[in-house]
Amino acid sequence: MGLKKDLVVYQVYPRSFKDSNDDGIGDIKGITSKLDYIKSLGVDVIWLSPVYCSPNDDNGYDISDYLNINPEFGNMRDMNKLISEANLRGLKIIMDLVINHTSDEHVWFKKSVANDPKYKDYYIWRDTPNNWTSFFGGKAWDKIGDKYYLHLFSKKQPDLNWHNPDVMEDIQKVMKFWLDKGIYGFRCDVINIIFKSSLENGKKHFVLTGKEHYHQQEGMHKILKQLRKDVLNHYDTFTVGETVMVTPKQANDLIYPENQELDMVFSFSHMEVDQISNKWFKTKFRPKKLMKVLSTWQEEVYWNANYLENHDQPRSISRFGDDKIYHKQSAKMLATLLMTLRGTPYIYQGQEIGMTNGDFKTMSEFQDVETHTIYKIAKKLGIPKSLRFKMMQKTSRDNARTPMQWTKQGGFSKVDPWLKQNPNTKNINVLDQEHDHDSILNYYRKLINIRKHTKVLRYGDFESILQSKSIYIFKRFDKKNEAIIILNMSRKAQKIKSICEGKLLISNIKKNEYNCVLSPYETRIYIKEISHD
Ligand code: TEU
Ligand code: CA
Repeated sequence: MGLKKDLVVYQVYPRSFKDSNDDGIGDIKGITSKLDYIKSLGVDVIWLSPVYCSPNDDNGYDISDYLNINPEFGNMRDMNKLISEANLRGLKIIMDLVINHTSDEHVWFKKSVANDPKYKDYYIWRDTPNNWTSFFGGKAWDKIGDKYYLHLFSKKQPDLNWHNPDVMEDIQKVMKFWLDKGIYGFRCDVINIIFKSSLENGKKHFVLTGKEHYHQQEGMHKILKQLRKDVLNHYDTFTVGETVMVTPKQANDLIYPENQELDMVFSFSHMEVDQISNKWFKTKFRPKKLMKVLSTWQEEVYWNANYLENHDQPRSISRFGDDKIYHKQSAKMLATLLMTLRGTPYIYQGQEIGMTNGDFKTMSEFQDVETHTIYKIAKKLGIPKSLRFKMMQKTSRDNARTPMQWTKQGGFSKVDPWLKQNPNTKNINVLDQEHDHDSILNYYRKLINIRKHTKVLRYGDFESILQSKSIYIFKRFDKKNEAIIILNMSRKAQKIKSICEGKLLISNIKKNEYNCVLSPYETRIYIKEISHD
């Protein structure tokens, strides 16, 4: 992959990043106004969550026009400017490519409903539904007239029919349109479920009945190869697939360079370590489980897309760290983990200042379609109200979508934002952290810089050294150097054996660098030359 392995990616969720015209909704001009900030982190690529026209049933993941900008976010001129201003600063932009489904307000779907000869088979229509269930809960089929259409997400997100070559042709046009504008590639939304091999009933599954008919099918590999050959290979591009329920073997099938499909994929195994059977039922976080999953993926997968957060996940510090007493230490510990694993690191907006889960007090404060759908299902299942609400507080995707915390007052917008601002912006915000050289923000900058200048951290092999109840130690090594990464993932001080040799590159605690007692959430990176040739 050459140079691609050097890149660090920063994800922007446009609706919540920066509002330039004070209507309470983040927008493209807002992002452009913060490009210097993004650049100052030391990142190379911006992954922009969807900015296309959308009725926003699923905040832009329901696209009604791939070739135009959602007016809430601005217009095509604003987008062109964002791309050129980013490129001027040496920042590349990748966009979300959502091709499993469109919005039901897309003209393709409207024509499909009207039985237009070209479009009637753009979607998946049946006279009788099968037993498949949706990712957002409930049935995966809805009725228009006397026909049913498939939607693996909300009912306003009908699935495209990838058996139809016209769909392929139209999506290729979309990709070329954006690549010609100077974007660097795509984050391919739920890409490993786009091809439905059959519409037979599925085996009963607690949440996803039917998945054996659409998950990771041979047809999906064929589609990816074709997109690569017909479109992507004609540009210098970067692709990362969002691949749900993927195993290391399946990930490798998608990313081995000789397979000519994707550059890397996001997996989910490490996001499942604090849950029972599905994400709505959280259990106590046990660091050792996370260490185990991460080590497996490090050892078995050709190249990882590493992340601890995105717009679908609760904040990592509230989940794997301590968002109260050890806020700063644990945020830095998680930063160290993310930046030293083998693979491409993805930082989600606000993670670099240690933003925490939202402060939601009533159901009406949540905006996410998934949260409200699941809440209703939980009610039908007889789960008591207070418990149901607690489940949503812990797991709602809105936790990651609260407005970016720029200043003590918020600094996102002058009016009330579309989603409740976390009042802890008073203590956790960019401005304060800019002025504090010991802040989480400046620690991220240092780490990114260290990674840039330390080849072994970018390319070196991975070896797990210790996975105890709360201590994770691993090594990155090549022929010349060895980096040792030590992480205390608990709020208790821990003693380690004396393996602290080499030069201390960075730590989140100031003290004797050869001390064998680790403070709560302490982390260190040592580096050592192992050969002089
Ligand atoms: O997410 C797909 C996905 O399976 C999950 O992450 C999902 O959002 C949910 O948390 C399942 O419980 C992608 C996008 O990232 C997400 O924002 C979209 O809602 C979804 O696809 C549909 O486009
Ligand atoms: Ca706005």
